[in-house]
Amino acid sequence: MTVRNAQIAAVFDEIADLLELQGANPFRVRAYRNAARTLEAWPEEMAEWATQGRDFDALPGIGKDLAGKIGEILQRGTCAQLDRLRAQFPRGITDLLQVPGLGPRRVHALYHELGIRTPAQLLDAARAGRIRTLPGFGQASERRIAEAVAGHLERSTRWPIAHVASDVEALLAHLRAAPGVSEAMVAGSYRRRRDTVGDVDILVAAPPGHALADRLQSFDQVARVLAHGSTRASVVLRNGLQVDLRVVRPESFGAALVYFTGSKAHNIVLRGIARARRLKINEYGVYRTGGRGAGTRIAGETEASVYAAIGLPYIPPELREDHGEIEAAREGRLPVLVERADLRGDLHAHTDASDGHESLERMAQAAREAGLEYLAITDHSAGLKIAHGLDARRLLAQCEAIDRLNAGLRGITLLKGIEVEILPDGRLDLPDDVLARLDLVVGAVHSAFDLPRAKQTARILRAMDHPHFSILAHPNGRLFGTRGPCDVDMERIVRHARERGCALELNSQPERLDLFDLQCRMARDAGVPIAISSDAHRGADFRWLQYGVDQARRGWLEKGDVLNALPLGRLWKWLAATRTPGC
Ligand code: DGT
Ligand code: CA
Ligand code: CA
Repeated sequence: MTVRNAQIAAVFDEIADLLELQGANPFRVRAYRNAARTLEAWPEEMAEWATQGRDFDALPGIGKDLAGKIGEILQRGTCAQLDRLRAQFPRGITDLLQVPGLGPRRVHALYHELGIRTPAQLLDAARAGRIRTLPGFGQASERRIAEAVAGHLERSTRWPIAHVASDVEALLAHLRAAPGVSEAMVAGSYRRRRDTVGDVDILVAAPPGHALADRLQSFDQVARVLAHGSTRASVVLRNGLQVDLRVVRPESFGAALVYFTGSKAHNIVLRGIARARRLKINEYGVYRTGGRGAGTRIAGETEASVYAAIGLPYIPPELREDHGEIEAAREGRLPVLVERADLRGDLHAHTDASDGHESLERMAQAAREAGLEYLAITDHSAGLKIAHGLDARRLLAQCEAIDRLNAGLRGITLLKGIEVEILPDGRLDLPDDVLARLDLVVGAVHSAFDLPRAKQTARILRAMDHPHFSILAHPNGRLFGTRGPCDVDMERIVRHARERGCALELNSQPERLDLFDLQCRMARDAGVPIAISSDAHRGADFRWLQYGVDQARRGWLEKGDVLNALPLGRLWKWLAATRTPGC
């Protein structure tokens, strides 16, 4: 096991947390915190120093005592002092310290005054109104705590898919490189491209008796092996993500992939169809159950062979939810799902004029490098003060800058837009004559998230009535781990978008992925176009478009349902048509 500096720092931070909970001398606490920061920033690994026989007390601010602890942590991954401190507190108390906004002082009070030991108990106490009774807490802080702890609990049970992607890809590569492994693929909700995943399921094709467990142990992100046998293993990565692995023989790989991709509901329907044909489907293959050939295996090496054996075409993983895909497959009506390569442009992006991090030029260049032919610049409007939003004067100056830039740009066209605040009463945050000069207007709610359903819905409908309104940004307003969706009547909003000729956005940011999958389908059925937008705040963010496309596919969207799959000429026509008088 190689222990990295970041892990040593995490041990020191936890010691500091627990010392603070104990009420220890602040200087002692600070010594651990400073050591943690030094280690995090240090360019060389202490594990490397250890092999070179160098002394850790050569690090700034590290004395003999801490140097000894670094040596101990390198050996065991932890140290005796942390073990002792942990023994003095209930398990879970360090989880409480992970809740945003809760420091050791408050956790100390919650524990000693109310006996709260876990985030779940904290949520109960907040909801029961017991926290406001504590000195120094009050009603507003009780509400903030309830929100923060709910977000924390959600985060610790499900993960935005983009947050686990690099670990999953690295683990797959590590497994594929193992001798004897002919294939390794991810299954489960990750393969169905859900917006969040509970755990990650990986399938490996290898001969029986393969030394899977050893291979896993040697992946540097594996923190713990929960269980392993000859055909399965479960591990927890350093970030807490659980990965379930199964080894199957190559001839069963397709059947196993169908089985472990799920969803469970989809699989149940498949098994029913098989039964009616006197067949049996399991993770090893498709078998005859009756007649002379009973027990014969007729399919299983590929997924397509499994579907074909029960008379169905291949069904893309994103559709496997038992949401009508099996009937559609039977009747030859499966959609031809949109792909990333179908996107011709992006209709929502920021620059350093508001809360983005890069210039107009840099964003244009990055969009072109991402294969896009057009990019709408939609910085925030002035009402969003924390984002340094643009007032009319700055917006018009930006429009002029875009015109100048467009004159010299090759291979990409910038569109002039705004992400305008939809005010609580449904008015827009910029005057009509200014909005009229833009190519498109993206409207967004960033305030008064908790209006009751009727008011929130009316607010959005009124904004859409505006003659210049083009696209409703992140229609539900959820931010994973921070804020749930607003209470709105999405059916009504979809109908209104249809009537007013507006589009809805599918925001591709990993914590948003908003419009939701079933809502995409509702919009498609109503004939409302969807803009799959990056909401990029830097050039690197255009990679998020893939996640938006994935969710669009879960919503059954085809290329023709996606506004930014239009070539620029046809997009101009659409934009002009939405602004006809009275619309
Ligand atoms: P998650 O992890 O909560 O995001 O969702 P999934 O779909 O990845 O669920 P998971 O990890 O519990 O199981 C992975 C797949 O394995 C699931 O989609 C279908 C299959 N599976 C799991 N349990 C059962 C079961 O009891 N029956 C059947 N037919 N399939 C199952
Ligand atoms: Ca899973
Ligand atoms: Ca699983």
